[in-house]
Amino acid sequence: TEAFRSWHRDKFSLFIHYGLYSELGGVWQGKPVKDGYSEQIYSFGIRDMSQYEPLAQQFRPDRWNADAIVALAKKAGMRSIVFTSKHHDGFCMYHSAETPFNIVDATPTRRDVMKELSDACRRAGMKFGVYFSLIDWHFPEATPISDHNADLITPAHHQYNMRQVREILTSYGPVSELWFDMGSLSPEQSEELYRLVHELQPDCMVSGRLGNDCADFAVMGDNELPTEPIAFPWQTAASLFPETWGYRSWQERGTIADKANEKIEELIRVVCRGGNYLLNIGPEGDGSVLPYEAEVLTTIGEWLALHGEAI
Ligand code: JFZ
Repeated sequence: TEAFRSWHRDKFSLFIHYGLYSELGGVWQGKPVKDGYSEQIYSFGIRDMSQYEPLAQQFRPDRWNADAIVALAKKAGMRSIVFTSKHHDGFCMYHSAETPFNIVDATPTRRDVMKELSDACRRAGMKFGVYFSLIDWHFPEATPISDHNADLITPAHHQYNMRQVREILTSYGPVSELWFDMGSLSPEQSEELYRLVHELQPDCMVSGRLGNDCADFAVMGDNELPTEPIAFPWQTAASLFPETWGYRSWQERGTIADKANEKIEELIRVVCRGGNYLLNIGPEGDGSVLPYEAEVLTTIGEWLALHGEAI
């Protein structure tokens, strides 16, 4: 279909992991949490909602500038942006009517940063996509948090996910892809969500992590490439640092030039085999993009402007 072809032509996209966890930057009670990704700090270092929930009262996205992020993605040569609407912690970065644990109702500045981003994307002709976690450590009727991040989805939790996906696909304009993540759904649950997405937005591309082969594109593992040519649309998602997707204040970063070269090589390897490359940044709690990350993206964009005709 045209949606497939258009998605395939995108080639290079920006992934953004931004949530309540960004405020912690991988630190809990003064100590770096060394296990796991920093966007999962709740699971690796906290595990007590009564301590995590109040973080929302201090969450101030004062330096979140959606237009600037879209401009940065453009400068990097990217054609779409995929934003974390809800990560495993269950905190909604959009105005959900399904839970008060969302960025408008639970924080002092009451800004719907996802709306700001989807509007900014539309203004600039940038595609807008959404990451949505199928597991939820905050929803009371979900399977209790486990260590392997592949919890079964209870019937109540599945209905909750269905209602939230409906909210997202009816209130934020055209969504180019729905990046479902992590959960062990029954075939019926996967099919129901897959059908809902296409009923509401026929052109929205659904990620392979919905499970049970209900997908419009496959997601490879980190830095993984198919060894043989495949006919199915596919994508490789990559973080700037293998250790985390969400902001980590104590991350060792190395030089901008080395990091840009590493990511340019990944981009080439993915694109020349027919895949899409989704490269992640993790803004700080206040929404600011790290100068290091912005410069890596800009450097990639400069390289693409010189040598990227094929991409
Ligand atoms: C998942 C999340 O658990 C993680 O926090 C992040 O959002 C990431 C984008 O997606 O983690 C995975 C899941 C599977 C792979 C890599 C990261 N994989 O198959 O390589």
